[in-house]
Amino acid sequence: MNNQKNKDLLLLIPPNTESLKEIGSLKFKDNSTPPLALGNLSAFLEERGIKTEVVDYRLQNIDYMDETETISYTKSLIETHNPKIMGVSAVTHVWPKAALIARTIKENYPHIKVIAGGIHPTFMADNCLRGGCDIVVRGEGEETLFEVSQNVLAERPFDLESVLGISFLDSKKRIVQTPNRPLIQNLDALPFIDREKINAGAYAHPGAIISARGCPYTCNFCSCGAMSGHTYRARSAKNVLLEVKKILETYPSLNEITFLDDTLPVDSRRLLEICEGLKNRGLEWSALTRADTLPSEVARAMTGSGCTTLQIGIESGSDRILKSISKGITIKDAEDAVRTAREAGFKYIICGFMIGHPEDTEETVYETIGFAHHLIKKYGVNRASFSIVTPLPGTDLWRDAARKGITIYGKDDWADKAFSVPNISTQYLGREEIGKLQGIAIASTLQLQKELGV
Ligand code: B12
Ligand code: SF4
Repeated sequence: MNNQKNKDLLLLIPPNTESLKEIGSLKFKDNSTPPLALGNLSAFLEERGIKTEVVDYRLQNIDYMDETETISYTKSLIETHNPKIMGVSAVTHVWPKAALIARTIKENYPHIKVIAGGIHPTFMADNCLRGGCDIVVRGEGEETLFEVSQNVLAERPFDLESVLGISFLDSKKRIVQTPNRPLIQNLDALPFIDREKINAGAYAHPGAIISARGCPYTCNFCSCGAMSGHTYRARSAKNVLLEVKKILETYPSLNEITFLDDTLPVDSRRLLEICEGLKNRGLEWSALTRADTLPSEVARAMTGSGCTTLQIGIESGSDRILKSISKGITIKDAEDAVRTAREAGFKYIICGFMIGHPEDTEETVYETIGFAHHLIKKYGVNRASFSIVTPLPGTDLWRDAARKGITIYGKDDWADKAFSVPNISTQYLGREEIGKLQGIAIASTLQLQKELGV
């Protein structure tokens, strides 16, 4: 971050919450990847003449920042940059911190407009406005934030009601919600992120990249599909490779790229082109995939071009549960994907599971644990993660919780919605039982890996 005064807009990532300090037995560091979304917004606005700065509170104190520190850091940022607008990005569990920042700004510097955006404000706009923000940007932010900024910075502001994709309070404190903004169709037209501006070098993976937006699938616990209306838009392979080239020019000694797409191999032909372009460059890279989108030709092309780490979302070891959560895969698909990945030569295979699905019983959770252990024994899966099912705004699970027999404890206690602590009970499992089963899953898996030496 440079200390230049008089920015138009400061874009902020709130500090971490205590709930993420420990997940299972693994100490969690979430400064692993730079704030790409704010990088996207900043690049788009700078190209149109709006002076921005991106600040990630987590770089100040990676573990946790308490209320006093958060308030004083917010004030110091304002004194340094004298911004006219402040934009806060929030995923659900950091919303209390984002709201604290918003309140600090409005109570001490009421002339500054506070805008919230990201996945939580998109689905909880009313709540975020009541929590202290002036305007909420719903969905993709580039064009909407540009129009809102133009409005705020204009000598004679125009009518906010003409801006698509926002919610705000009118003069009588009534919530106004404008129609959704259509999604950006040509992602290649967006400018590349200025990695130095987002201080990417300060993170574990400066070369993190997202090659597509949205997810066409409908898993009931996930908000990615809802955020994009279950559509998928991909950047061209050429555009992705140009960004990789730019990253390597910025960080010449970097030998690693991290694809953060929800599921990279949706379009095989495009991925094969990307692999061709990454080949023979001495790069190692990693990706996430669904179990049913990994043909062996693609898996081999990935490892052949340096992909060493593959994370596969499996979620359950029971076909009945997989069906009930609309995952759209079977355990056979999952086993096929793991076998394919192993045969293709991925060095590090991670399988993700969840515990506490609405239909989960003790028996199906043990099926999940058993299936994870089977994959470890038979294919040498390197890591199995077990997170706790957590209904998040925007998901079917959140909407249908009551109908599915789920009780959500502390519904508005956003800080614990990080998949790390149990905050539901289902028809079949109590809250404590879910936590206990997660503990058993983690401990028995670590024990197995110790025994097998993997
Ligand atoms: C990369 C990523 C991570 C990275 C790093 C995140 C970072 N440093 O920014 C890592 C691996 C560390 C991570 C960790 C976690 N993540 Co994560 N992650 C993602 C992922 C895959 C991509 C995010 C991204 O950059 N998307 C691309 C950009 C372009 O989209 P976007 O973020 O939505 O931003 C656009 C708009 O939302 C909007 N916007 C965003 N911010 C703002 C701000 C303003 C002011 C405005 C106007 C607009 C705006 O404009 C942007 C551009 O159009 C998403 C899934 C997804 N597809 O989004 C999950 C996701 C965000 N993660 C999620 C979760 C739950 C977590 C964890 C809690 C998981 C865990 N248990 O450990 C942790 C928490 C970390 C933390 N403290 O935030 C959830 C959040 C759900 C929710 N409702 O909160 C998501 C949606 C995945 C999911 N469906 O479960 N994550
Ligand atoms: S879990 Fe993965 S495949 Fe399912 S909707 Fe979310 S991003 Fe898509």
